[in-house]
Amino acid sequence: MTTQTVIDELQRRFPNEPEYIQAVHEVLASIEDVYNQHPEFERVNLIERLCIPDRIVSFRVNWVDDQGRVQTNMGYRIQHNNAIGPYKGGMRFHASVCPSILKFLAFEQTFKNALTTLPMGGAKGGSDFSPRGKSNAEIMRFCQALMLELWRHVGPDTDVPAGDIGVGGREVAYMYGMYKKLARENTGTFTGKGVEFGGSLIRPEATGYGNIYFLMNMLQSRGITDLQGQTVCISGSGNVATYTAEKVLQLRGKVITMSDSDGYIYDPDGIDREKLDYIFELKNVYRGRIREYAEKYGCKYVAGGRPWHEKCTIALPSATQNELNGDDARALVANGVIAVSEGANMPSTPEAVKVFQTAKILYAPGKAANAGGVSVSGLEMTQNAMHLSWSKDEVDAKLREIMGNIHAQCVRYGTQPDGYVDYVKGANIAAFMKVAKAMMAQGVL
Ligand code: NDP
Ligand code: 2IT
Repeated sequence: MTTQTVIDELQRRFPNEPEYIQAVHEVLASIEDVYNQHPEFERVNLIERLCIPDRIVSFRVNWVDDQGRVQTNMGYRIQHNNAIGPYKGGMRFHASVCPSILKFLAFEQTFKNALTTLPMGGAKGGSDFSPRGKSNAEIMRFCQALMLELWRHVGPDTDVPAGDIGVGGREVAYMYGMYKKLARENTGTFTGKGVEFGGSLIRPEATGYGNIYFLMNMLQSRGITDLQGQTVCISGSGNVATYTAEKVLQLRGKVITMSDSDGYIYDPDGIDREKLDYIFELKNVYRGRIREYAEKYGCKYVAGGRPWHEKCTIALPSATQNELNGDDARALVANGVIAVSEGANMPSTPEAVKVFQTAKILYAPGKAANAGGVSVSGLEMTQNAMHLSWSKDEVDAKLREIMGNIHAQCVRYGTQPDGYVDYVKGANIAAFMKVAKAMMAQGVL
């Protein structure tokens, strides 16, 4: 196979799906050589079978807003691949949700989940419903309405959803509650649940903490063992961004930026524990905007901007796809960045990735660096299946071990002749080989 031929064909069949094509292109470019060393893969057209989702479910969701009007949204679940375990991946509620974005996420999830060492296939779902400005009652009614359709497609051993953008503990609880009522069972089926009803400790923290554990593995290879003296730019101010900041603070690093879709704040004194607590409250209780931080603490706020032109040594994009472009990457490199580790999924454009790798800085793609979230989801599934719960320390220790293992896989498959570790290549080859072997063993399905 040649990457370009497969991409051309996918583009012809799925026009208007740029994010999906972008994600597939990146993986194919890194695995092409390895794939071509296995003629048995090509004989069963493994590549197309791996790129095209097993199944896409799409449906209409009707719900009633606080004014009594009936609203209509789209709901989706994309079950990409279940060769190594049940379909697994988050639900995203955002106005931009469409088949292209969910297909890219479900594709990436398949590879990410393969890296976790746990038996999980890849999926993603969501809705173009925007939670912004909605009341709690509206959120509940929407989640319940969505589950009226989704419940029949998911289950503890078939497909296990969780959170993503716009879907946190509150939304998972509403969806799971409705699921239980319809399915008449209590076996888990969602992860990211509250700890009172089967959720795992550390799941809310897991993506952010896991990203920093991965980052520390990378930095250790350059002789750096804590974050003292490091200046950190984080984007986003949601689940991933806030727990990333918390772990950076624990390791004595200085966080100088956070953002939301309206703009970013720059606090040269650093976001300390007290200020971070304010952000948690602002975002989770008041559902406010990051601009309010600048008003409270009197620091710079840049409306409509992204934080990548501020001088930092570590950058942790933790908001959304394609939020860091070639110009941003050049600014980061010019300002002396040493490491970029992705909390979000596909936040760096292909041009940005090229800039980082050409400059030979430490660069970790999301499917490796943010796999901590789904890993602890996997641990939540195990605890549910065993009808018990593990302590915070037990889960955290397992998370550290998994992130170390993912790092080791990247180093094994991604180390270049000059010693530079291409984490993109490493992650893609390690994950591909695992899924490919599972698919080969199970025959043409
Ligand atoms: P949240 O909804 O909690 O937070 C998302 C943050 O990103 C918010 O600050 C939001 O701002 C900002 N954001 C969202 N869309 C855009 C946009 N189009 N432009 C600029 N900013 C935007 O989501 P998470 O923290 O859970 O997710 C963040 C990223 O991490 C996503 O890429 C997600 O796929 C990825 N991820 C999440 C995992 C998880 O366990 N939750 C696991 C692995 C990856 P605003 O409030 O203005 O919308
Ligand atoms: O992108 C991701 O890995 C997630 N949103 C978490 C998925 C999960 O099933 O925990």
